[in-house]
Amino acid sequence: MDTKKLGFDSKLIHSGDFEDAMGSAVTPIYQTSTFAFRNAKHGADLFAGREKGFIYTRIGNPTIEALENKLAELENGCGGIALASGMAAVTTAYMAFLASGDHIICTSAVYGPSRGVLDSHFAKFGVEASFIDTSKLEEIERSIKPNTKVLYLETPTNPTIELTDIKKASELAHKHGIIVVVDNTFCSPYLQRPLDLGADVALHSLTKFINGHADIVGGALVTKDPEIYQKLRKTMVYMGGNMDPHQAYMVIRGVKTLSLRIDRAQESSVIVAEFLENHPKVEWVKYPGLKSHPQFDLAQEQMDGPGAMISFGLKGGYDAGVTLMNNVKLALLAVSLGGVETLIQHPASMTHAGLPKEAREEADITDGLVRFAVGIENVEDIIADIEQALEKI
Ligand code: LCS
Repeated sequence: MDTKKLGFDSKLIHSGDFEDAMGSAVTPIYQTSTFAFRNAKHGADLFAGREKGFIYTRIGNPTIEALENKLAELENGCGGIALASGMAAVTTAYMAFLASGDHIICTSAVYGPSRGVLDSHFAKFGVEASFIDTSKLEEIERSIKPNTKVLYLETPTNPTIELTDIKKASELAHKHGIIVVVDNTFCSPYLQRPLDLGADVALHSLTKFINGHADIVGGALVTKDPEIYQKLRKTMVYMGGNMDPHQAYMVIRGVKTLSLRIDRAQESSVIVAEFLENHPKVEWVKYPGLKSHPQFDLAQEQMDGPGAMISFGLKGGYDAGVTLMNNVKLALLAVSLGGVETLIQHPASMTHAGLPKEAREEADITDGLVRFAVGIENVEDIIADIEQALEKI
């Protein structure tokens, strides 16, 4: 069956499937580190690329490949690479495209470690990084230097929920021969397909919406350019950030319900965001589904829905946020997002605590910002929970 022609929901179920000798209905787990060659010539042919097949699980494995092929079809790419974590995907992309003396432009409000690793590790190898507000095209243009090799975007940003126009930013970057990588974790390919909008690489923490059940950590890179694909795969194989077959099986199982889960969480998020916006103790709410979001029109254009991540600030600032987080009962006080359970967390002291205060302030990650990841519980229960916690302030 040519799964490329199927609709998105059908791809979630069938893309990447392969026929198994036993007729297994689901992709089996090939929990093996290595694969036996039929004879010496077979081994040599596999290594030389004269024959297709599996050699060693860090290089490739049927269960992992099934997931990679599924993700590639969901993002409309030519190839996917599954990795041990979202951060393994981030560092593999940096490693593949950057060398000593190169420059990278990065959205300032990205997931903390995606920015932190550039300062803490890549700077040691002579890689220069500029962290800017990529939602402003003119700032990207101003930051481009002759040695700029990568434009790294995260949209919407974690945790400030700001958007970058992927199409316009990619056009600008490509005029200068710059590779565009988009962290698509907050949307998943169900809500946004960066490659269709002109980006070169779509990056994911699979830990979030794609797996969706808060039970594994994983990452992925998908590209539509065969040369970039080979470069990324070679880097992954050398750096050793590969996924494990069991992890791949879990993601294949989780991703099948991606659209159902996001539909429900997103429907509830609109109701929760409106509830928060009208609450007297809430100072501001940032959610792409609210008309008050400064980039509401861009969200309508480049995303197929506003998603399930909300950031907000309380009039009582940091202390009020702490009271809220200590009093929620249904929502878990936990980092991460994109699972079936509702989570609440405080970026300045948790996910983005590794960044210096000035860097956080420059990226609008204020001390009072609370991040809310809406799950798929009954929306009445989610609202009742925040309402009772807000009353404690
Ligand atoms: N990209 C984004 C946008 C993320 O939110 C995260 C993790 C990563 C990359 C890294 O993925 P990982 O290695 O954890 O799979 N974000 C987290 C968060 O907001 N809370 O805890 C982890």
